Amino acid sequence: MKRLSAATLADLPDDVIRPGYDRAAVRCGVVHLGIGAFHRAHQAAFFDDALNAGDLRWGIVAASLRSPAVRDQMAPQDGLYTMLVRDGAAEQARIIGAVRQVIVAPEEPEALIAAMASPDTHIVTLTVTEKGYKLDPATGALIADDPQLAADLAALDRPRTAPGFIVAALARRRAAGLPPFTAISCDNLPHNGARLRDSVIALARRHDAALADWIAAEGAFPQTMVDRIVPATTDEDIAALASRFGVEDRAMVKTEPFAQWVIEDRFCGPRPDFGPGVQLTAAVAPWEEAKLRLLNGAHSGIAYLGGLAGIAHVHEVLALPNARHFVEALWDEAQTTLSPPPELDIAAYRRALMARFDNPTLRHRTRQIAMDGSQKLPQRLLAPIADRLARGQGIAALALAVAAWIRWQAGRDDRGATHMVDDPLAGPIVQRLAPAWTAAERVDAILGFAPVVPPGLADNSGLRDTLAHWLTILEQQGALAALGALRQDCHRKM
Ligand code: CS2
Repeated sequence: MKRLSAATLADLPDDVIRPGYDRAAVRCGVVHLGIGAFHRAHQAAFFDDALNAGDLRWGIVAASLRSPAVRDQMAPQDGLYTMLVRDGAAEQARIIGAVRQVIVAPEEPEALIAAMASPDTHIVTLTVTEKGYKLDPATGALIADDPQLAADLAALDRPRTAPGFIVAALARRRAAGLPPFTAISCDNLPHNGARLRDSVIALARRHDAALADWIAAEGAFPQTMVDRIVPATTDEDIAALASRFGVEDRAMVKTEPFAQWVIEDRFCGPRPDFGPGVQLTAAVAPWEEAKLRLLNGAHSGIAYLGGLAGIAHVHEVLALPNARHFVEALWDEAQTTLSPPPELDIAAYRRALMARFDNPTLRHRTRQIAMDGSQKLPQRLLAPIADRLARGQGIAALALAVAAWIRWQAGRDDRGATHMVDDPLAGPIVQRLAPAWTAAERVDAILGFAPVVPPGLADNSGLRDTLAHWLTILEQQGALAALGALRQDCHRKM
């Protein structure tokens, strides 16, 4: 079957939306680090909107920091791919043309630095996942003994990390008399802009103090909140689209209609006149906190409890008895820790979130969300727990989600099926858990694990007891029983 490409665009069905601009005239104002599905369904679509609106400065040079897989999917397609927006029975296909080139960083580090140092480049965006920042999840400090970061601290001729590429490119811009680019972290990391800025400046300072001062004075690292559910594309998705199109697209992404990008209005150079879905604001933190603690917090709870119950997809977990109650109870708890922006109606937001989780055609896998829990738990669940404990409030639902994560580390679900714990800290966590015989000992082992658990929580006896209570139920009776027990607990308190 023919592949999607500039040459086969005309063969697609009439209802497919195509780039409404001359791709040959596009300049690349954006370099993106970490071209996964999320970038293709989120930032790339927003830059594509700008191109469609007639501002041709916003094409993208995208880089993969690890594998050649996405380049190999996209290069034969002239960088084109389908964004399939699904909501129940409704489906809309749009071809995104914004990505003009994909670079595999380990193969061509020089080409990537050159793209970032080009006078046309005004913005560098990043989706490198939480672990890509090489920061301690609990404290946000640089992990100096990370081997890739250690290499970048020693020399930057072939950077290995995202901050390394940023520093190398900014050094070159400074030497060429160019202004810095605006660097925008688009990962679900708390205070993502400040954390990126701190790690870039710390790394730069190790190489050249004047460069670090220049970045601090001239650079911009706006904080952002990014939101769109983008499940990993499956072979079945690709096959289904091919039979609908009569043309194969190996780089397609599937997503939901909802898309939001809140960006701190702090750019050090040009930016597009962003269209619908993008909000520029002075204060991103309240948006970010609400999203991390409500959407992502519930997601992690659903992923671990559902995963333990052997359920593959988010919408199927919500069909389990008491699962919706668990999500609402977690939101009731998390909500009291937020200072939401005035424009955000939390009740409406919660209703909309539940409907998004319920979208049956997305088929969002619990395994995908369960990945990298050590990097996600602090901001999603431990931070609201700390806030509630400090005010003497209960933490039953939030703690159940954390206990389910602890149970997930054993690599076995409630039916005895094994799974891989996909997490950069899986090794040290398993090591800590190995000598622990009882649920209470396992909880102690985790609470004493400083990379994940912040100091204020490590010796909290209320947290310890609640986690031990839930972990015992999870281990002896399973996730379904724990969901039922939570409901009964809540009922008794009413
Ligand atoms: C999810 C997120 O995989 C995960 O951890 O919680 O990717 C989530 O789908 C997005 O943040 C939604 O904006």
